[in-house]
Formats: sequence, structure tokens, C-alpha cells
Amino acid sequence: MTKEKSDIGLIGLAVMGQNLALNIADHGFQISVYNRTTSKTETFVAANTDTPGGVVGTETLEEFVQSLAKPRKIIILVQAGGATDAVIEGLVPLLEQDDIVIDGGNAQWTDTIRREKELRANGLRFVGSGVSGGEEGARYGPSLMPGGAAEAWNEIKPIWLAMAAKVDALTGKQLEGAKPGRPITGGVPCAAHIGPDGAGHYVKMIHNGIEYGDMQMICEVYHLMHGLLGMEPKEIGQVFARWNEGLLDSYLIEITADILQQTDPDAGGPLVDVVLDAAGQKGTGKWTSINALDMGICAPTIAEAVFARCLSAIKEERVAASEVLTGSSGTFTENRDDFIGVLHDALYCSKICSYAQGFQLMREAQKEYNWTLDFGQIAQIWRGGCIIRAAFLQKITEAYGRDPSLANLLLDPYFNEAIQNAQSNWRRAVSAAVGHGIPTPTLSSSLAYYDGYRSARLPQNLLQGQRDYFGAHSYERTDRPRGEFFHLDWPDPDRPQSMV
Ligand code: NBP
Repeated sequence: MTKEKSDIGLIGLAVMGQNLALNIADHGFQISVYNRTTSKTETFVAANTDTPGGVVGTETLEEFVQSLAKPRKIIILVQAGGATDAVIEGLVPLLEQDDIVIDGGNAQWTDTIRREKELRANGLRFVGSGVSGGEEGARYGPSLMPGGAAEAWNEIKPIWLAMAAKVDALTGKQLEGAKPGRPITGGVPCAAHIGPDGAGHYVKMIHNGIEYGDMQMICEVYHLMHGLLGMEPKEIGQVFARWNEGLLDSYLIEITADILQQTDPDAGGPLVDVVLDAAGQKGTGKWTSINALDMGICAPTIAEAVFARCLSAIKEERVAASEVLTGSSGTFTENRDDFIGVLHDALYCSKICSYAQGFQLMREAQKEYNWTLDFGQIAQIWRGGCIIRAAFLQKITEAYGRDPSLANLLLDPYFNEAIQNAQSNWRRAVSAAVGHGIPTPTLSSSLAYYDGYRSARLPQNLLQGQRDYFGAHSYERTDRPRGEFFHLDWPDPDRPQSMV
């Protein structure tokens, strides 16, 4: 029976909106929906008349707003940027004190900070909720990263916890098997309040940056298996399927195994062989890298993953260059099975570094924006529903449980030991790649990050000398306290002449 007023409303009935609306309705909440093009609303409502909570279609924003129980809770799922602003602009005059507007799109966190401030000035509440997991996640349980005022979170919490993905409390593995009208109710929900204003969208952006790194690393390992070991996609897929049973158990490894074993329905043969090697991107990896540069935090694995997509995208230029530029030649002589193990370890160590960088970014951002982020909880939310879900995240939660103020994941005893055990193989993999001219930007830069981070002394003493030489930028001295700066009138007039 339809309630007089709906529990929640949703604007934007494209892929994400439709799936999230059905997920919410499956959990017994009545949801009103509105879309700019009304025919989409009509088709959607007509196709979904028997959900447990009920879906109510509306034709105008006024009708939509009036159909909601107060304080109104409204999720917007439209394109990030101008479209989101346009929807908010139309909505705000129709709302009342304490109503809650939730942006579930991929907004830039700075936009969310601005919108939260503007809506607060209007007596309204604004939540920027990262939603991860794509279409499938939205339908059966996404990972949800809401940011905004704590009391706004308390209002939406029952719905958020209900619709989120669920993981097993002990293993951290995602509980699967939800069906239309039959959602999963047990387990630990992958949703928690991240922090004020833009914190949720910031954490979602970092999630996506890490996703870029994970995907690229896997591609590099595939490239090495093919280029050095001469393996065909099906065999490589079988290796990934095996790896998915162990330390690397994750959604991205699982789908990689499937993709590599997929036959081309048109021409036969492995489908992956006929997919053009020019990557697209929507921008969240780029935002993460720009933010890393802005804050001065070292996140090369994520940045290299973005650059790798950029380089792949200039396909025609690369094809032309391949006719002119030469690389290394020579046969690869290592034992195949051994080397597959080497690649496993290289992937695992690089993954640890990539996540370490993502968490370093969040650690810095919380200082910049005055948030208090719970890193263990963030890793917990990512255990299910999202693209980077992995057994590995349980280990990160445990690491922050041992030490909530951990400076870097690499310093956690579990991860430190994991790298000690695997690093010689990591170095072998990178050396082989360099020696045979196979590009491995994320595996190599992760190793450089590791070696840089563990170095008590780096060559930037010389760099500071260079800066002071040409620009009088000054330098600190190892034999004086930090914060004391010196300048020299270079070069030394009394230095001996060069022997050259
Ligand atoms: P789109 O980003 O393609 O949004 C299009 C929808 O917004 C259409 O239904 C459109 O209506 C509606 N819309 C409304 Br209402 N007002 C609009 C306006 N003023 N301008 C433009 N469109 C307007 O949908 P999506 O792919 O479902 O993604 C929704 C959000 O979720 C995005 O921010 C996206 O980045 C984010 N997200 C997507 C994924 C994913 O896997 N796709 C994952 C996680 C997050 P119409 O029918 O009249 O055109």
C-alpha cells in the first residue's frame, strides 16, 4: 500500500539513479523519483510496480518535493558539475528548513564543500555521498562514503546502511547473492560517516585514484606475462584466477581473469586481443594526481597510472614511433613458473605502495580541510561494493586498528614483513621489464617510492645546492637545527681548477 509521503526521493534516472532507487525500494523504503525527461520516469515506474517499498513517479519538481516526508531526503544522481548545480538551483526554493540534499554523483570534493556551505546558509543540509560499485553495486549494494554534518548523517543512516554492500564480519569478504526484492540484510554494511562537507567525495576520489593504480599494475603484469613469457590471454587468465584465491583476492583480479578468458563472439580467439589499446578516463585519477601535486604528497603510482592511459591514448603516434624507435632485444631465459611467482610478488608489493600513497593523501587532506578521518573504517567500507574491494583491505583495517596514527602503511609490521619477503622478486620483475624494454610505470614507480621512502638520505642535498646556486633559495644544514636557512655566494672563488 502506498504511503502518503515517501521516505526518500531521487532525482536523475540514468543507470545509477535507476539502480539505486530499486535498491532502496528493495529494502522497504518508499521512494519518489523525478527525471528531467518525464517519459523515462514513466517507463521506469511502469516496469517496477512490485518492489517491497514502492516507487512513486513524479512529473514536476514541485510534485516530487511535495511527495516526500519531512525532513525531506533527496538524492541527486546526475552528471557532476553544472548539471548538479542546475538541479540544486531548481530544488532549493522548493525546500524547507532542515531538508537534506544528498549528491550521490562523482562530484569534486571542493564543489561539495562549496555546496554544503551554500545550502547551510539557506537552512538546508547537504551530504556529499561517494557511491562506488557502478551499476551492479548501485543495484545490490554499493560502498557508500557520505560526508556532511553528523546530524544529517543520522537522518539518512538507516537507509544508507540498508542499501550498502555487506561483508562478513570475520573474513571481510563481500556477501553475495542479493536478488530483486531479496536484498542481503546480515553482515557489516560498507557505509559510514566519513566526515564533514567534502570528506566523503574526497575519499571516493582517492578510491578511484587507487583503482587507477590497481588496474594499471594488473595490465603491466599481463604485458610481462605476454611479452617475456609468451603466454596467451587464456593462460594468463587462468593464472589470475589462481591468484584470486590468495593474497591478491579482489574484484579487479577476478574480472581480469574473466576478461582474459573471454572469446571474441564475432571472430573467435581471445577478445582482449582485438580490443584497441587506447584507454579512456573520466577524470577522478587525474583529480587525485593534481591534488597530490597541490598538497606536495608523493603519489607516483596513481599519477603514473593516469599517464599510462594518456600515453596509450595516442595510438597513431605510438604506431608511427614504433617504426622508428628501437628498444632492447634478447631472449628471456628465466623459468616460466618461477617468473609467474616473481610477477605475483611484484604486483603485491606495488599494490601495498599504491594504497600507502592513497592513505598518505587522505592523511594530508584531513589536515588541510580540518577533517578527522578514520582510516581503518575507510578501508572497511571499501571491503565490499566497490571496484577496489579486496581481501587485502581487511589487512589495512587491522593495520590502523593496531596503530590509528600509523604514518605510512609500509611501516605496519604486517606490510613491512610482506615486502621483506617479496621485494627481491619485485626487483627481479622490474629489472626484467627494464632490461627487455617493457614499460612498467606503476610497478617501477612503486619500487622507486619504496626505495625513496626507506632512504635516510636522498640526493636532494645536491638539489638544494643547485637551487641556492642559481636562485639563492637557501638550504638547511645537517649540522644545524631544522628551520635555519643558509645561503652561499656560489661558486667558491678559491676552489681548485677542474682537472679535466
Ligand atoms: P548521468 O551522469 O549520465 O546523468 C544523467 C541523468 O541526469 C539523466 O537521467 C538526466 O535526465 C538527468 N538530469 C537531470 Br534530472 N537534470 C539534468 C540536468 N540539468 N542536466 C543533465 N542531466 C540531468 O547518469 P549516471 O551515469 O547514472 O551517473 C550519475 C552520477 O553518478 C554521475 O555523477 C556519475 O559520475 C556518478 N557515478 C556513476 C557511476 C557509474 O558507474 N556510471 C559510478 C559511480 C558514480 P535526462 O533523462 O533528461 O537526460
